[in-house]
Amino acid sequence: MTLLVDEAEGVLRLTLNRPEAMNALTSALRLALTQAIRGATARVIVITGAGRGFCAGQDLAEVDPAAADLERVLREEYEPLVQAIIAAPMPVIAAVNGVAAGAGANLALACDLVIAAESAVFIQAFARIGLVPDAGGSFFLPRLIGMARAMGAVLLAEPVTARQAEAWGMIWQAVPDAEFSGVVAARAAALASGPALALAEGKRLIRGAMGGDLAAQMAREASAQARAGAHPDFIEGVAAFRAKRKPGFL
Ligand code: LHQ
Repeated sequence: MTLLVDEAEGVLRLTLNRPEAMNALTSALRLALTQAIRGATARVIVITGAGRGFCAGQDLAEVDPAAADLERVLREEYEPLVQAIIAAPMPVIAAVNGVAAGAGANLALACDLVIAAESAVFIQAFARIGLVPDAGGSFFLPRLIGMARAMGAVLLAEPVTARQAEAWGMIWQAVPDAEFSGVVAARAAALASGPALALAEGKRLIRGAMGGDLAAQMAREASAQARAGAHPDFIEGVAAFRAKRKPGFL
């Protein structure tokens, strides 16, 4: 099972379970996650990762860079996942247990509360393989941390530590690793016994106040990704990742 689903005391816990690949997202895992969020009736959802990582974004083993239709995958698989999180009438917590990279970082940023273990890092890894930020990252990042930091994160593709992310306002909280699971459980339990209607309305108000048009920005991401994905730099970027070497872009 690539997605572990567990519900207890009002908390639906969704665990990305491909630890051998840092929980990279396959098509099947995206679909299972989207369906689990859409069908949720719990008071709170927690998304987390098995093993040492949270999520490494798109499974690059599943992508043939010479033939992949990135625009279709973004429109048909990533956008519905992000929109399911936004539309969920209950708080969605990203419990970032370890590295969150590429679409995995932006999956976390789409959630309502991000709690990260101190050892976790967030990487807008896209440029490392010749791509642009997607999964809503180009919408959420500048709103969360401002243009200068969003631009640096996207162009430099360097890891941002959980503490830095907290200081920048990119996430709610970074917690010492030893306390991480306890803090997540306590926050989830507190929300699960909170006033469900007020929390749902509060979430909707804050989302609404962010301004902009997420769907339009995600459409721009999909067409920019189609252009980036059609360039030889993407083929080189994926080849370099697979061979564990530095890419030589054109
Ligand atoms: C992986 C992955 C991975 C497969 C680690 N896939 N195996 C959307 C639309 C459609 C297509 C294109 O893209 C997108 C959006 C995106 O998300 S693009 C961005 C995709 N993600 C990345 O570029 C991140 C790639 N991963 C990494 O940079 C590193 O693995 C991180 C920084 C996440 C972790 O580094 P380390 O802690 O040093 O671990 P590692 O690199 O040794 O990874 C452990 C294993 O996981 C390794 O396999 P192996 O068999 O050698 O043990 C990796 O190959 C595998 N893995 N990410 N995305």
